[in-house]
Amino acid sequence: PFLENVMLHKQFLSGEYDTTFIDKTPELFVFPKRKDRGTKMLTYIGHTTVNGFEGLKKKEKPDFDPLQIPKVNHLEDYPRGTKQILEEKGPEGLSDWLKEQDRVLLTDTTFRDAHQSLLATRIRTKDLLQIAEPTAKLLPNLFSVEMWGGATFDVAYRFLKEDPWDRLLKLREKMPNVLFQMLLRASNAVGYTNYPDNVISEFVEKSAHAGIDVFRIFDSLNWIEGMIPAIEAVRKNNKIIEATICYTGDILDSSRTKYDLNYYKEMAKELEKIGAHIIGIKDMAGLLKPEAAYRLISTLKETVDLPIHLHTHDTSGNGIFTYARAIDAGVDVVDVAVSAMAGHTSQPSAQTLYHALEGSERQPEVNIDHYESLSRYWEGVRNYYGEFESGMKAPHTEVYFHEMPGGQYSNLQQQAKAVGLGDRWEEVKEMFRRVNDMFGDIVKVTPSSKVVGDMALFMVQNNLTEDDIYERGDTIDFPDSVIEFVQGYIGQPYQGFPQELQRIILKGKEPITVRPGELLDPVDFHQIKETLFKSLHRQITSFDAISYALYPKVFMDFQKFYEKYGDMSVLDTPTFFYGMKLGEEIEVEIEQGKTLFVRLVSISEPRPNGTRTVYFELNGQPREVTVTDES
Ligand code: 3PY
Ligand code: ZN
Repeated sequence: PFLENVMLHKQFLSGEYDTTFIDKTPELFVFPKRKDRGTKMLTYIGHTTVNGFEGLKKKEKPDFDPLQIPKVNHLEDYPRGTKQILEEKGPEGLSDWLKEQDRVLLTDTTFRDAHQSLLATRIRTKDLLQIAEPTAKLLPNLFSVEMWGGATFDVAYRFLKEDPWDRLLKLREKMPNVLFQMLLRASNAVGYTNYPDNVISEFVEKSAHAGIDVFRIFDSLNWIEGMIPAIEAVRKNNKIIEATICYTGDILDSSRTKYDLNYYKEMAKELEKIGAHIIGIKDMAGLLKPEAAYRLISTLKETVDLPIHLHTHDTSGNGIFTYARAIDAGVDVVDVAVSAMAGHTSQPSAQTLYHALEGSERQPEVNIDHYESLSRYWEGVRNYYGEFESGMKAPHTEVYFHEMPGGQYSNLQQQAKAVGLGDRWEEVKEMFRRVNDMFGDIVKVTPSSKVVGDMALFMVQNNLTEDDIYERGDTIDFPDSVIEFVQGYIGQPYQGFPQELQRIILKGKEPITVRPGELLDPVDFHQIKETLFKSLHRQITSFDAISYALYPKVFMDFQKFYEKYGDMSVLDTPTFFYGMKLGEEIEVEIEQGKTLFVRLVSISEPRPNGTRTVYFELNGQPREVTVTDES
């Protein structure tokens, strides 16, 4: 279906995509005989029913309440939104329009950061797609919907077995009126390492074609030079450059002088000079205290003539207070999530902010009842993903000490458990802060935050103190990510690397000081398409090629899954994670207007070779599949 979607997509048909490869290679249109989709699907359901979902504890499918999808009129046109303003006025015009607004505008992150931060990025396309049209029709006054980028790209392939481009194209169709926003890790794109410059420009171009309007571009060390290729690519595609400053430390703490108000002011000026349309402030850990927000935003408003867009995480519980002060200071847009998906490591709640601003002239113009009805949907969906909850139950003010980004906390905790440090988690957090200080107090966000996390785990695991590192570091083999970091492969930190530590870790290796992307050979996309065609025997799209360039193994593993089971993004989420219960019947719409009815009849005992037969009815006809019981 992804392939068909792309081929039927209006931009594809109009030739806006790069189709020269297809034109020159007509053999690509010879497709192998289509396998039976029904059998593949039953094999997946049988396998998941018998063995559970990879990485999840196997259990019987729980009973979930039916989802409450707000009703909207499909025949009615979509109300006009910011997407139309961009189309009419272009990115500069949109930036000017934004400055003219009196009320604060909202970016809704429910489709991206909220579930990245609460549920390990596990929300599936199906659950986004069925609420997409209601969201676009009920909240047409949003500034944007953040729905792509960050971790969503690789998690879609790796864990959810679905194509992130497919998600973007399908959502775009259902939400034609509101700007689509993505998080782009500058030269790290949507990965954890620097890519060659041509990968960045190709990725931005394809993302723009597929539907992204606002690119929030940040560098994990606030190194502007690392942001240039991404910024240039967005400009070339006539989309919105939200050039972003990561907020770290505490401007209210006079003992921490490295990242003071002046640091942020200078960076904003620089970003304005290189052509930003919006200045983003990315408070990825939720460290921006209310009074700091007031001072920061007031100063930036005086410094640059651009709209300011603020992003925070509610980890400490202070999110709404921080936004209220930022709004007093004139911030133009803030990031919120629908209440059922807000709070804690996620963004502050949209509805809470709305009520908090009652009586204020800057209260956002959204329909609160609509927000509530969308929230009821998300309450239901969130239950599907209970296994991925981090377990954080209360505001976590300790974040002001360890400074871990919202999305990293539960991840690092899992990593610690995996290496047997579950009961030393307190030490790991403590060490995270110590490593930050050893590194010279750096900006910590993907991927620099991962380096700090890797080093902290490494030190706790090997019972190493800071003194040990300096005294006998010459004999220690450091984690690869740490070596690459001090070598300069994810960029240059503000005020440079601590030289003594860099020397100890590098052991004679030469560090680089230029942009890593400059040194890397460009990727040959033509070559990738040929290679992929040879192994996959199907038409290779530009989307496939860029995904392969970013994540070769993850992409190929997904192809193997797809060949074996087909497009499982069509299954409802409980079935996708838990399979079926005996006697249960489900409906699966495998394409528009084509629905399969599946009933699980029985499962045989395992044979000596470990296989079981799973008996189904497919559209009333008996069908069986054989699966291996892996228990
Ligand atoms: C990401 O890079 O995915 C982030 O959300 C960083 O905060
Ligand atoms: Zn975030």
